[in-house]
Amino acid sequence: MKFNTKTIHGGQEHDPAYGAVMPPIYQTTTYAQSTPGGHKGFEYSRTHNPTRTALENSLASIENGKHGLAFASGMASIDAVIKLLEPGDEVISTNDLYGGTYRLFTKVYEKYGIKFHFIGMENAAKIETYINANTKLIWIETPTNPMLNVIDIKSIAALARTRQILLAVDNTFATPYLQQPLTLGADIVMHSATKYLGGHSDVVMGALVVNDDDLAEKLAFLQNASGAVSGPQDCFLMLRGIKTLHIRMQRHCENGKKVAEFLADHPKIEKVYWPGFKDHPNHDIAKSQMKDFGGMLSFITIGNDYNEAIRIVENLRLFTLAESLGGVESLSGHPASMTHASIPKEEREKTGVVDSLIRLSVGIEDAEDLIDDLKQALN
Ligand code: P1T
Repeated sequence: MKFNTKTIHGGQEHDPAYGAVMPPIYQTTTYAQSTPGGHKGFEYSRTHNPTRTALENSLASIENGKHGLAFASGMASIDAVIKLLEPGDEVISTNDLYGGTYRLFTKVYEKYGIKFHFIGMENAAKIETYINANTKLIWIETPTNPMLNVIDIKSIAALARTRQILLAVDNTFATPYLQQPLTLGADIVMHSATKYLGGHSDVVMGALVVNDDDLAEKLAFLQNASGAVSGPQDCFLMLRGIKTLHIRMQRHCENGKKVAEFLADHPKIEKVYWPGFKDHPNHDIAKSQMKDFGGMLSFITIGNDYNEAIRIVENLRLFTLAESLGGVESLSGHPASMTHASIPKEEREKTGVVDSLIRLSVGIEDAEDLIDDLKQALN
């Protein structure tokens, strides 16, 4: 089955009870048993729920994996991955990453004795110097949030495999429409499904997809034991969102390109971070591992002026100033004070997240209207 067909049919069956074409919302916590243990595969909805199972099968299908797991948020899914580790274990992570992920690693898990190294991974060989006997996980985001660096998944997967280190890829920005990390050799793919997978800014959810049966069993154990599962209504909405992922992503990419090119040519703009530009430092890797370049970009204006950046985001009309990304509507964000505020200033500035940086999630409106909006806000 090809990707566009998988978004609609992958892992799906018509409901066995009445043949409903869309999986019904099984709004139930529990399931009747004829005798203790005598049930039809479902016991309690923290463990399994038919609507969630339908979604988890869809997630596995679109990511080219065997097992999907849906969580209450992207953070809950990352939390499950880190719970695979033991005190004393070490993680090597990209240094440019979502502020909430950095916060979970440093403010929650460091105190349980897990050590995190945050490094730039544009050069895969650099990772070698951080590997030791305690290294158990490599965590990468690609493209990174918010600097749009692109990391070579295949090279890092090869390195991780020879050292028996798990490789997890946060695929939120790219989505499986653009890149499929498991196919490139990663062990775990993670999503803030809140973003492009849901696509309509109405569901908070996380997802993990893996191929390995043992790893899937461990993660399903943690999902049930810790209990941060997604509810049936949200799973229904997520399934509905995924069915249009491919056509939404196509338009996000087209509009992202138009907006990136408009900004790059604008006299008030100093720099646009978008992996589709030939002079983007990781353009070649982006071209080889992604189908297109996505709808996310960041930029700074000439003079690198904080007040100017604030004035621009306040004056945008169609681009709503808000946290989050990946919905049909365009959003603007100020990472330093919003999504990445939990990263200390000196740390985030090392990766380019300066106070004047603006991030755009380019939606699927008419590109001309989006460009007109940017024109008026810049002027
Ligand atoms: O918000 P939640 O569903 O819990 O997902 C967390 C998360 C994980 N990984 C990436 C790459 C993310 O971008 C996010 C959430 N990000 C935002 C809310 C944001 O505006 O960047």
